[in-house]
Amino acid sequence: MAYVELTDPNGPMIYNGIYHLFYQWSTSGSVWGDIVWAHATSTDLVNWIHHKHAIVPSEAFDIEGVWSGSVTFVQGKPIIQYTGIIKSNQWNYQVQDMAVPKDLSDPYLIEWVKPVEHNPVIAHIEGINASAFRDPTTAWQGPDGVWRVTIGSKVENDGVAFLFRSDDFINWTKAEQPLHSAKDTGMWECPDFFPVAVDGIEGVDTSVIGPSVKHVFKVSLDDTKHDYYTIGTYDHEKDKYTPDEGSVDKDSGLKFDYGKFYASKTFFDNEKNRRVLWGWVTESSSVENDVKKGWAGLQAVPRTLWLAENGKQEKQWPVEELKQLRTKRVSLPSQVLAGGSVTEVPGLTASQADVDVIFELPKLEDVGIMDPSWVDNPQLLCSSMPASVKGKSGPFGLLALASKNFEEQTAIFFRVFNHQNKYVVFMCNDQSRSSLEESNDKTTYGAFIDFDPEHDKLYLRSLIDRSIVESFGAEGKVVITARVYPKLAIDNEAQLFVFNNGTENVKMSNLEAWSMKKAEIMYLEELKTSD
Ligand code: DQQ
Repeated sequence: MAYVELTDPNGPMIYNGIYHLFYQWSTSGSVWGDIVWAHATSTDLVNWIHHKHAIVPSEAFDIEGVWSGSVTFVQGKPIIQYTGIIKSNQWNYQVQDMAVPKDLSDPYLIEWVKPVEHNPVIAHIEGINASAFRDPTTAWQGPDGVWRVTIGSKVENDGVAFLFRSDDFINWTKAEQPLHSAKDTGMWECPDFFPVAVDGIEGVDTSVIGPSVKHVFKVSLDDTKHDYYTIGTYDHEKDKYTPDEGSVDKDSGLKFDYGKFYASKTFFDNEKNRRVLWGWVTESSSVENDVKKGWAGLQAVPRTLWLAENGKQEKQWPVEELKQLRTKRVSLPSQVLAGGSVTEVPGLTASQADVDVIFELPKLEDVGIMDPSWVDNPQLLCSSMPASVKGKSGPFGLLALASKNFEEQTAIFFRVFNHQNKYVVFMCNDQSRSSLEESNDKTTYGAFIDFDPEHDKLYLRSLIDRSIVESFGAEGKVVITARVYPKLAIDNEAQLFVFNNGTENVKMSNLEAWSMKKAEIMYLEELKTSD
């Protein structure tokens, strides 16, 4: 099998009841390069049909590459805007192009055409760094009827989202002021900008403005390979986005996912009134091993995204359709997990499972004191105190993909500390013992959770699928995705446990888990032959 790599999600959308996901697909062998827009469709976001590539380099305006972009509905019809790489003296000269469906009556929208008379719709502009000008967002339309789109860039080392306006979606003019920028954040890749309802979990369309919404600005930081977002206000008259106080788009800011998750993009699903988030999950294995296995990179399970009740952060949850893959159900009764205990969740295909567990900590008696140096770097705490380090209140949580004698295990756990008489809860994902394979990156991930252990129950849902573990803490306030490659804990040899490695008891009020079956992935050609 030839080696292939999948990276950024591009232009996710729903059209006539069919979900479309395009994505960057590397066709150049064992290294990233020769990118095309691959294309798959689905009616439920779970089972997919692959189609032929939607966009490949072919014209002067994209001959060196068709990079990331988005879909916008203009008068009800989808238009793709993407970054084209053109030949020039500079190796990498970026412009923005458009593509439209050839036949809107084709339910799969297989053929896309690039109007040569219009492309590039945004050519190189003096004053913009030609090799740092890419990834147009879904455009939005102001009350004045004018379209706006924002494009990632950098000026010296400051991240910038340039703004362009258009009356007809073909002729675009650069606005004097960018939509948003931030000092010393490096290149802003794959920006995403969208409104979220102030109340409730329903999503809203990208052009909605007014007092019923706040705005979210997300940027993929090339320097750290993480997706950071802020919540803020969009002044549509000045076309300016201002993050709320304390909300930053860099290292100490909020991440959609504290593990492996990059170049993410949302879309508004108008059939289910929700905003759905897609993200690229990279490998933690060596390139050599990726080449051996023949593929690299995957898309995380699509997640519904909405504003948390505190108005300060987003919450995420796997799309409800995922439940259709659940098969055998197993549950454990409510029980106290004594300090030092490890309890098996038996009867599951633990290499592919969906696990839902609830902990209660109403009476915390002995809680460790937090070291103030952890404040700015929760990951530091998680790496210096992996699951094997005993604490007082925690670590407690799940041991996933565990081998018979625990030589391999991936721990998803919580620790509670006291910081100036307030409880601080950390969520960690420890893959330091996930595989006997030495060459993997086994960095432990972690984050604080804005959560009150005295009054709220602590929910954890983990989706385990062979080499990937996606965990949603505190009802989706913190999400961590890890790649792990067990050598022993595979197929029926994998086991699942709940554990408490603290000295204090922890109440587990519920645990339900399901073995998961495989999604159906087909190629259109196969469908045709089975007709
Ligand atoms: N990947 C694309 C770029 C984008 C980067 C190229 C992010 O458009 O900036 O494959 O991963």
